[in-house]
Amino acid sequence: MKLLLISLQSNAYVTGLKYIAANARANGHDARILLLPGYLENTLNTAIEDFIHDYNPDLIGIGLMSIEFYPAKNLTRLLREKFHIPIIWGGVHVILKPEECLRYADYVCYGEGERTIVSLLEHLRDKGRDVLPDIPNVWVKGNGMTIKQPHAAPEMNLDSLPFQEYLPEYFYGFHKNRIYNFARNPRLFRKYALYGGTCHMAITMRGCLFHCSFCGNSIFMNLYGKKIRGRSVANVIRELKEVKKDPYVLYINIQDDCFFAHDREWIKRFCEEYKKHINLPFLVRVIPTMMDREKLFMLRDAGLSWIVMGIQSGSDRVNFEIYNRKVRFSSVMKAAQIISETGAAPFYEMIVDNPYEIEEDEIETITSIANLKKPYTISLAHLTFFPGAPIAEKAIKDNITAPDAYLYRYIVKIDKTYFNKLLYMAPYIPRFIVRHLNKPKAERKLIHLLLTSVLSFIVKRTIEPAVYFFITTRALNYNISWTVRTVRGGWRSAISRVIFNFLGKGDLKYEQRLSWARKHMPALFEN
Ligand code: B12
Ligand code: SF4
Repeated sequence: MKLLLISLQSNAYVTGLKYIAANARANGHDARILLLPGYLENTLNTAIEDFIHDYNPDLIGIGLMSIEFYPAKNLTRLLREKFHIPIIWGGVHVILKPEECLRYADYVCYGEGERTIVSLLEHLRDKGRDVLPDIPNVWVKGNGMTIKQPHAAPEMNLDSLPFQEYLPEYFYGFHKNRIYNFARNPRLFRKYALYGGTCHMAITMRGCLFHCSFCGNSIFMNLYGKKIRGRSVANVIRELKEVKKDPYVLYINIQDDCFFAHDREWIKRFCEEYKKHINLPFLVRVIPTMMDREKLFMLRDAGLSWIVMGIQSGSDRVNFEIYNRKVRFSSVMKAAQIISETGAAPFYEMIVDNPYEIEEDEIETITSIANLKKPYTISLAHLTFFPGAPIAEKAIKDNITAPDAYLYRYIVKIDKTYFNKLLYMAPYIPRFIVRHLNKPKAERKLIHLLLTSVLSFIVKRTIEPAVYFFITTRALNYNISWTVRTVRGGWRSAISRVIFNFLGKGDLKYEQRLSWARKHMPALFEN
């Protein structure tokens, strides 16, 4: 059987689809992945139509995060106009809103897709489309009602799944009205891959021990169970050995939410094997309370160069009471201190534009952040009320947000408020200036507003990129050859970072495309 998996994501890192395709192929089916970056057009491009005609798949799968909902709904309509191929939707948005998604797709996958897709392909082969599938995780409309098959237990033995490749030979992409095979056009793949394709994104475990009120994991873990599922060191290293064969891969970006949940023995073995066989710089994420000095130093010795830590807010009240995130700022301070001792490059993540925050919380956050050990960089994300998340349910009940507001606002676009500007530059300017500017609205004078605006304009375009490059270079132990390779490999993302900072533009295309679609395809926005 032939499976076509489509992603409408703007970038080519499609972890879930790679896992599903690899597993379908390992089970004797054929599979292709097709990236249609942000495709939201009124008609189906003939190149896409021809590609599907030629491949003639038995099943089309569309994977989606919440921001891809309208593009997925639109594409499904366009595919139906031209083809009579069953369509299944899957991915995080489907897990959050399965019933809504089933209004558009023939089937939805309410859970992990690897085994589900194989069972569905076999069902279609053996029983045909007219027989309703009786497969765990598959929801389907039949006889005028929704049939919700029970949820399948998530895969406990992740080693039993074939791992994802960096650039599978069956990965295709739509670019300027043509479909290209990415493996045969790696330059094009790198254009769509994040960071110029210089890294491979790996997953060594699934799940998270926390239940932050804004995060998808608070729902996924209810579905998948509270246990974290890890891969063996040997299995991870096998994947990375394959990946390393591509000379373009300069570093490994480990996407685990909770990498430090691996025990010390696992980390020790990982570090030994990694140094021996892989020896590329790598990146991990850490939750502040899970920081462990011994693990971190082992990792640093094995090549850990970048470390991403979610802070979210510098106020304990906000983290505890609003985000259900039991992480005190004192733990953040401790973790930041240890990170700084290792010389790994720290990237801290914060959430802003929280309507439940009061002025005191914002002032406290800025004070806290300015007190962290420098140098470091931070990224600010707009608090997005993704469906199903506990904080979204509350905000809808409190009439603070519309249930579908998350579909219209890109998460990285933050409000241009006084506090956001100050928070953004707090890591880069002397603490006494932060203290001077960190005032409640009632005490602010024109000079504070002017200074904050002018400074943030300058800092964003000069000091922030400089700190970014400095900590990266230091993290690579000032190794000239590595620094040159990383900068050369990542020049596109590095330059675009500077340019976008300079122009003051974030990811605006998303909203522009949506407003274009609202004007030209009003029916898409009706239920
Ligand atoms: C890695 C990751 C990324 C990577 C890769 C994303 C990818 N598509 O693979 C990158 C860096 C690209 C990324 C980007 C973003 N991400 Co992200 N990301 C993650 C993260 C940490 C892990 C995802 C992952 O790989 N899991 C492992 C794989 C195996 O699981 P999976 O993807 O869920 O896929 C399984 C099932 O869902 C299902 N499935 C998936 N697709 C399909 C398709 C079909 C047809 C079927 C049948 C089944 C199926 O089967 C898969 C295998 O079991 C999650 C958090 C999490 N724990 O899920 C956030 C998460 C998915 N990201 C999130 C967000 C918000 C974003 C951004 C919008 C953030 C931003 N700053 O802009 C951007 C999107 C940018 C863009 N335009 O593309 C949110 C999504 C929330 C939502 N409601 O949509 C999450 C859930 C984190 C959160 N805050 O809650 N992300
Ligand atoms: S710790 Fe991170 S990944 Fe885990 S639930 Fe909280 S925000 Fe989500």
